[in-house]
Amino acid sequence: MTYQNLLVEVGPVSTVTVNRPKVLNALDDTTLRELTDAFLALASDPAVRCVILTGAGEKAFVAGADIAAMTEMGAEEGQAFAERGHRLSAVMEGAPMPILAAVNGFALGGGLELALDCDFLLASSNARLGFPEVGLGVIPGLGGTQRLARLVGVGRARELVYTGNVIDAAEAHRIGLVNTVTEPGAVVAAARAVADKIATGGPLAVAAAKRALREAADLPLAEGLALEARLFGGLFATADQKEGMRAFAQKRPPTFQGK
Ligand code: CO8
Repeated sequence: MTYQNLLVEVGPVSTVTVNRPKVLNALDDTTLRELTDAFLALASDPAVRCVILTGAGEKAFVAGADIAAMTEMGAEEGQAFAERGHRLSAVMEGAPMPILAAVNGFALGGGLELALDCDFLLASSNARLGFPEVGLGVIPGLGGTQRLARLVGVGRARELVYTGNVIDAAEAHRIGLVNTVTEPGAVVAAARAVADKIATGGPLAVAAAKRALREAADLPLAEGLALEARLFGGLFATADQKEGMRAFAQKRPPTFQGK
């Protein structure tokens, strides 16, 4: 796979790197389209067990949507741009494998929203995260008002969105926005270690777990539990479940086929 604004390495643990370092990896229309295409391709490859998303260079994960590209947009174009972003979010959230955000620097505006489309975030200690949009006369448009509140609670989300405050990795960790903080330069390696562990699990089980956890955010508890029971039951019709439990009994590591 070759792209203008992305570097993509495909393997059981794949890596997608937003590669526009001169503009701190800002998201323009081409980058949104390419990210959508890349995640669609990775999602349809059963050999891919986990994906790491990061930004090129030392300074930024993604410093936001491309301000130069947005400046002269009208209302319809603005909405269409946001909707293109939402299509990307749907592809990332609907992909069977987990996607980890390795936040290696600035994750601002649409960049933080892109990270929030991932399953969870790891950050290097030099990362800076926030939603500066109100200072530009707009609001987060790639799901930030919705997903930040679901992850860290509505009070903290309101404060971050209304003030535009940019927080450091330690504060992001304290409020539960990022799971892990690493030394500078070590975040992709840390994400890879987590991804390697995820890749040892049964892929159908991991996919079912992703679905249960993602859809739970939108469901009343009783419906979420019913969904969990259906997904749990469905896994007993898979060869992987038999393999996983027999391997346990036989005191050997399982060999999962994704079937
Ligand atoms: N868009 C376009 N270019 C950018 C962006 C951006 N978001 N961020 C940085 N750049 C460019 C700069 O213009 C600069 O270019 P040049 O060298 O040609 O002047 C280059 O990257 C390097 O940046 P700086 O010189 O500014 O670097 P500093 O270290 O001085 O500052 C900052 C780093 C603090 C990150 C600073 O660049 C900054 O504030 N950037 C903007 C951050 C921001 O406001 N982001 C939010 C944008 S709005 C948004 O994301 C809305 C999301 C809606 C999504 C809708 C659906 C997709």
